[in-house]
Amino acid sequence: MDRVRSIVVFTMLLAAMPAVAVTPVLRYTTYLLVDTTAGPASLTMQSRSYGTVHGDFTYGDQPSYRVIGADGRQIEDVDGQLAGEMDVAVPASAGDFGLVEVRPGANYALAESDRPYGIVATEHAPMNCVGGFERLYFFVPRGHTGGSVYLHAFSVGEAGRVVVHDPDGNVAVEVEDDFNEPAAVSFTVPEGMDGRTWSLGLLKPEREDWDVDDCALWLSPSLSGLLFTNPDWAERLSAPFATSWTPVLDFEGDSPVQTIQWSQKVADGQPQPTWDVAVSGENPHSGAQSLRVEMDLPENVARQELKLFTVPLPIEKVEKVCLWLYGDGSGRKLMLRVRDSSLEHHYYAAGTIDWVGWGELVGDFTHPSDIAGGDENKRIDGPTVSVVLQIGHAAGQPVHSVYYVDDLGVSP
Ligand SMILES: [Ca+2]
Ligand SMILES: [Ca+2]
Ligand SMILES: [Ca+2]
Repeated sequence: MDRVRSIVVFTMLLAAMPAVAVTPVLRYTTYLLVDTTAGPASLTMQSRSYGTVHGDFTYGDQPSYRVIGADGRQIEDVDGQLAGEMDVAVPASAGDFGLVEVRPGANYALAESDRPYGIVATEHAPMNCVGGFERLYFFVPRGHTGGSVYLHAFSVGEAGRVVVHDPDGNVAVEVEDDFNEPAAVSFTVPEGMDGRTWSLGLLKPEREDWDVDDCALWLSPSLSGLLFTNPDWAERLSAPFATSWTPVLDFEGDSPVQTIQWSQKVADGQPQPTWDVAVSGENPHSGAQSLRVEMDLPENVARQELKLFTVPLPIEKVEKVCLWLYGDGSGRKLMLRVRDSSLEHHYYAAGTIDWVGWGELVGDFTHPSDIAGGDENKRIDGPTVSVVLQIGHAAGQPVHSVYYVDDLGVSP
């Protein structure tokens, strides 16, 4: 067969193949979740020496693999061989799935599996990959109005172009950045696109002095934290980790904010902080409206906090609260609070506003920062609860800020 014909045949074969993506190159530590519901699984781990790619330098790190059961129990530690290939067995006794901790150190590793598997990509266990990837799939649980993928490529010039595709293959968002600090790439989930499989690529940047090399990548905690090379695996393997969201507030009607307070009383006659909080059509995350929150503080205020209480919302039980906030990178501290029907207050420290534009905030009330007052049963009890958003202020932060809040949901 001449070369041109063989290329044509090869292209036809590619077109006929299912949409299975090429497995990414892994580095440092990354976890794989392997399906063992149909019996034991075998992973083929291929080790690649850094030196074969970058001839000028080599690392002596030997690869190793740890097999972990679904209940977290350690099953086996396997020593690999640098630049060699070996099979790692995940026994059926692992449970419904097994985890394999892949540790190539500063060298590289590639995995193949005879069973469906996913790559773990959470904040605490990110996927550490090299050279990007064309396409990996992930499941967007039911009730989602948006999601985020976080990237961190700490070396200057090692960057990436992230492209998120909706279930129909259309580009939902595309961002090129150096990602020297961890940053979120957020996308909205239009109606009917939740409960479906999306995908993303991490591609070579268009900017010529940038390349895609080392990058840590993880999904926001509202998603299930797994990436797949095969779209057919995404929904089933994500199911145990997928949080279903119930949309509660879309800010399309009257303002659902009932009480607004500053935390620090300022003596009469002193310059007072002011707020202006109302639904607005200026900047919706979805629909036509969001909640506009304007804060004005006098100069030289050391500490203050604006607290927004919603009306009692008909919610029986809360594990997580998710909302979208249009941030200004001000570094203001955020606190999410749920006040249950007995006036028991559950607090979750939700980090700082370190992003500009729409960003996702998830409060995990199964791990609260504090609980106080009420019936003291440490449980969020309905039939109604109020959600409270607390926006802090510290010395040096802007005296004037405008935020937007939209799409508040709860789980389960
Ligand atoms: Ca970088
Ligand atoms: Ca809205
Ligand atoms: Ca309670």
